[in-house]
Parts: sequence; structure tokens; C-alpha cells
Amino acid sequence: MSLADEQARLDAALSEARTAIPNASSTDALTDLERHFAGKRSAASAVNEAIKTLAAPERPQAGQAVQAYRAAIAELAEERRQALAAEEAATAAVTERIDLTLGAHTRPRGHLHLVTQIRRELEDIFIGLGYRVAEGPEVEDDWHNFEALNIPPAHPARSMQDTLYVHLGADEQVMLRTHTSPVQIRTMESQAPPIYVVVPGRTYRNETLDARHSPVFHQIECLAIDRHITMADLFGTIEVFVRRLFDDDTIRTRFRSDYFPYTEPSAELAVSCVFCHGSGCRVCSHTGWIELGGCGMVDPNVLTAVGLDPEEWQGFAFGFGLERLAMIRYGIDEIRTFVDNDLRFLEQY
Ligand code: FA5
Repeated sequence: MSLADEQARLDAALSEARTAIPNASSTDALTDLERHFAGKRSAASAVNEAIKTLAAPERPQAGQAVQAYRAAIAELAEERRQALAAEEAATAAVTERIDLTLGAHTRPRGHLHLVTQIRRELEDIFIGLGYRVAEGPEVEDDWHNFEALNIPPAHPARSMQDTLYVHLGADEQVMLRTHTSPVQIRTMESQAPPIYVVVPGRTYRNETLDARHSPVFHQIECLAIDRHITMADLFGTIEVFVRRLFDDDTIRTRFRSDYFPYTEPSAELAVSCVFCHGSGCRVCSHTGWIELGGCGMVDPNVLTAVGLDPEEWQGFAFGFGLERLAMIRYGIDEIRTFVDNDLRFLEQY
């Protein structure tokens, strides 16, 4: 073959490359094309092989033609590589973009914990009855947790709630609140009656964890202070709230005499079993009744402690455990499942 033939072979390959390379659809396709046009089986290799068959004076020109061809292919490939990189970056900017306006980073994932769900439901019921939601500190002082609630130091009622003290100030003066009742005192100290508040919150007792007791649990407290309040108001309010909570108008409430230093008279509140409707089952230990918490008329000593005249103002209060309420409603028999963080449990509610 002549030099002219070899040149024609390179020109034909280059012309083909000028169409194919700028249309390479990806960097991988481009690498394949580079191999095709400049690799071991390309026109460039074939011409290189043929050089030795040419007449001696033509050989340098043939070598230069191959070099020029290779340079042209390399230039075409480089141009396409840069264009592809720009295209791929532009596509990635769209497909891999995190759209912050979608708000996935602010919206809670999953759902609220069962105790939070019940707490909010109760708040809604009481707000519907005209109550306000109040909160108080979890680390309390002796005055609010005990003394103003008519539980003086060394009073036997202190042993009803095994207390976790905090080493702060004088001995046994600062503690993790054992119930939500101190918020009764804080509310009456900061606000003039009439008062209608509901107080949800975390409470602590020095108790060993078992199926129904936890050292950390939640309570919800209700306090109403007004003129002419009677036990009928207490019973009526509890009945309305229990029926709304369990969405069942056939539920009955039972009040049995009990003792709390801050209410007089005091009562233990129970509801007819929501599972067997009073005939007796495992959940209610075959009694037909489920205990919810304590209640009563605010003791005159408590009103006096916060500077209210018990002749003018009366009130009622009640409090019960949120975990217990959830356990009753859903038939949960282990309180520890609330804090185990086991998704198989949490996802059910
Ligand atoms: C009280 O704490 C009173 N302060 C309630 C009260 C308020 C009475 C206002 C009168 C007026 P008691 O200790 O019984 O009462 O607790 C109330 C409820 O909290 C119990 O019925 C139970 O549901 C829940 N509870 C108490 N201890 C625990 C515990 N260790 N773990 C889980 N729930 C508990």
C-alpha cells in the first residue's frame, strides 16, 4: 500500500471519529470509542504496522500522519470528556439535590410516643371543659412537694411516696417531685381564683421497677378552685372526662374513701373495667373495677397555706398515672415497655 492509501485510511477513521466521539453518551462510552479509534486494533495501529512496508522516504511522513491522527482523536475525546463532566454535574445537581423546602428535616419522623399521645388527648378533653394547661418544675422544694400540701416534716404521709432527694442546699429540702400536686400550690400562689388547670408531667419515686411501678412515670393533675364548688362538681367532671377518654358512655365511676393529706374528704377513683364491663377479667383482676388515681376536695389547710380564705373558696383536685391509663386502655401488662424503646411495641400505637 502507498502512503496515500495509509493517509486515506486515517482520514476515513478520523471522519468517523468526528461524528461518533462528540455523540458519546457517557464517559464509559467515550472510553470505548477512544479504544476503538486509537487503541491496538485502530486505524492508527494498522498504519503503524504498515509503515515498514512503505518506501523509506515515505516512512517519516506516515509516522507524522499517525501522530497527527492520534492528536486529533485525543483532542476530540478531551472536548467530549469536559462536556460530559459538565452535563453529569448538572444532572446530579437536580437528581441528588436535597430540597430543604420540603421540610423533611423539620417534620418529625415516625409518630408520638404513646404517653405523649394520651397526654395530648387528656389536655384536649380538659381544654374542652374550660381548663388551662399548667406546668411546673421536675426538681421541687420541700414546701411545694410536701409542706404546703399539708404534709409537715416527719408526717407519716411522707412515707407514702418514697422520695428521691437532690443534694442541693439543706438536707432533704430539694427533691425530684413525687407527684404533680406541687403544681397545685404553684398555680394558687401565682394566680387568683377562679382557677381551672390541668397539669401533666413527669414524676419520680424511689421505687423498684416492676410490672406496674416505675421510678419515673407521668401523672396528670386537675385542680378547680372557685366559689360554691362541691363534691358533685368533682364527680361530674371525672365522669365526663372518663367517658370521653374511653369513648364509652356506659363506663361507671366508683369513689371509695381514701386518704390524702391535701384533700378532705379524699377518695380513690376507679372505673368499671373497660374490657369486661364489670363482669370480671384478667385486666381488672376479676374485680370488675380498675383503679385510676386519687381525688378529693382541696383541704382548707392547703388553701390557707397559699393565702386563700377557705370560707370563700373551695375546690377539688384529682391526679392519676398516664402510663396506667394507657395500660388500661390498651391492655398493656408491663410498664417497662414504655421505656424499652422497642419499635415492635412503639409502632403498635
Ligand atoms: C398521688 O400521687 C396523688 N398526688 C394524687 C392526688 C392528686 C390525690 C390530687 C388527690 C388529689 P398516688 O400516689 O396514688 O397519688 O398516685 C396516683 C397515680 O399515679 C396512681 O394511681 C398510679 O396510676 C400512678 N403511680 C403512682 N406510682 C407509680 C409508679 N411508681 N409507677 C407508675 N405509676 C404510678
